[in-house]
Amino acid sequence: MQALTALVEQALAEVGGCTDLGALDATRVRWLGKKGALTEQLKSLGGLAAAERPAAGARINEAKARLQAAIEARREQLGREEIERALAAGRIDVTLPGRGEMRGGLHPVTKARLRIEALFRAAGFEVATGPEIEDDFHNFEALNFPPNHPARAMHDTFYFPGGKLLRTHTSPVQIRAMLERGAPIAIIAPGRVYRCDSDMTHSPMFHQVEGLKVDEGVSFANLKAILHGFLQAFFERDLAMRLRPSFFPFTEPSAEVDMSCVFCDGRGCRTCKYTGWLEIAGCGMVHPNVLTASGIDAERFSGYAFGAGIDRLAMLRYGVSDLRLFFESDLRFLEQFRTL
Ligand code: 2NM
Repeated sequence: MQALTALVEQALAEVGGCTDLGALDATRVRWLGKKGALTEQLKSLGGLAAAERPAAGARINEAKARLQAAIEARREQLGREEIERALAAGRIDVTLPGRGEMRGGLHPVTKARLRIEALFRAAGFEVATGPEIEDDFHNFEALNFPPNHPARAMHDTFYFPGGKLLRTHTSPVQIRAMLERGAPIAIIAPGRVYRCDSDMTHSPMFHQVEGLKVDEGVSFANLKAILHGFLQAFFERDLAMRLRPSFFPFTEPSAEVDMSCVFCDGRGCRTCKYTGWLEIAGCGMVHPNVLTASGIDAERFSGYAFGAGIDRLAMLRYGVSDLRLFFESDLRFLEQFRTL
């Protein structure tokens, strides 16, 4: 009995001295395992007189249970301490940027497009989109391009076998919108367009934004106002605008839109070829044939429309000298636009 008490005292002291879970488990095996010291005690019961066995067995089992409880308590405490230690050692600042990760940003053409969309939304226009693969009707016929007329050659169209084509402008979006929604309507249509044309200043894919407003009494003066207002807001400066007569099949009258050069303020420099002016858009009053083809009563309604290159607007706004930089995915270039 005394020997058992001493054994238990020794075992409890050892458990208390364990400072990690590994040592604790080794201690458990040494005392309670198959060949453990307390297990051996139970085996020795056979040597006792039959009358003493039940009481002795009960005491040994009680000693085992005490030891087991002590081990369990110690295990819980050591586990908690281990978690505390790991938390204290591994403090993580989740707000730090990851190592070697570069922050992304919006492409300058996307930045320009979002700016354009915001400005026209503020002026009451909705943003409309449509398919890039179009048919002859929406890309040409409804826009008053006569069949086999040389005006179609202005557009260097990419054709698919079967007659579908890559839209050469976003005007088909406006045609679809007029057919679906009728008049009055005020929309801009930004998006990718395609022309078989590639050199220093032309990419076979570029971005265009077109605007359209159709209502009763829409005038050329309204067109001038919205364009001038847009340019001043987009470039955030007081710049001059002028219109020169031009031709498009889908507008009559038609005009080219020039703005005073943003690099020299109209004094003349290399960028504006010493004219003081930069060509920035085309515009005009929507041709009655276009309104009629789009299901709108051309006697009652009139409309203006305009189109501009988003890439060119982005170049002028962000001071990019070469159009091709936009399409080369060179990070050294793109990194400069990291903040929105
Ligand atoms: C331009 C110039 C002038 C234009 C016309 C239309 C539509 F669909 F309403 F007829 N959308 N955009 C237009 C007019 C586009 O781009 C240089």
